[in-house]
Amino acid sequence: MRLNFLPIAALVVALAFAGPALAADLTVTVKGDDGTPLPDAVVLVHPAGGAGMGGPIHYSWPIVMTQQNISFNPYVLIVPVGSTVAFPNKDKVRHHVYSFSAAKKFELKLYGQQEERTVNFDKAGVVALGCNIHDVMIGYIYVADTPFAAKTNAAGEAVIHGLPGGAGTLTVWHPDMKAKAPIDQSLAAGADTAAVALGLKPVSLRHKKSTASMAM
Ligand SMILES: [Cu+2]
Repeated sequence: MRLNFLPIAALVVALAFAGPALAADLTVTVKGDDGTPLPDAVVLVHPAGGAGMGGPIHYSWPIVMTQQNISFNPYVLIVPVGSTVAFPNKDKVRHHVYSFSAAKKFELKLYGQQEERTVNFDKAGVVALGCNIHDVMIGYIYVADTPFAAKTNAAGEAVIHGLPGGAGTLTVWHPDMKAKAPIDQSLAAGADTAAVALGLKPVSLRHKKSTASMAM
């Protein structure tokens, strides 16, 4: 094991900076009801009583929704409520991005390469994105009202860091799930893992991501 080769002093320093003793990490595994791991699922925790919820929300990833190779990148973006999101166009063609979702109706009329646009998302919820020019372009912005958020990787896993450690509510959403609203389930105090199985739409109704967006 690699760890054996670390000098003791380095280990002591690493432990000293490991963060508040009570904060815990939660690993959430999201699968379809057929057992397939689901990447791009949004996973959120609202601690009971609003513990750890004060102050502005900052995520570790860029709050940017790029148009590139005739697709939205990333396919699913989680942003804090109140965010102003940039929509840079990195294609040579023009795009015309819009949403009809209740959480944010907007339209960015035809704009070309290097013409960046921004939109403010002031209400929590799911915002489905489309492009008037390119029907294949589908993306999602999940506007979240908690600092405890993560998106699942290719293995269907997401890790939420620094939870206060008490009980809470786990919320999961995925573009392919049959239910229209996100799924809530209760989280026991001190839980460090959770598993969620989502009922999925029939394969014919799921969005087939282009090769370009899969590469991200
Ligand atoms: Cu377009």
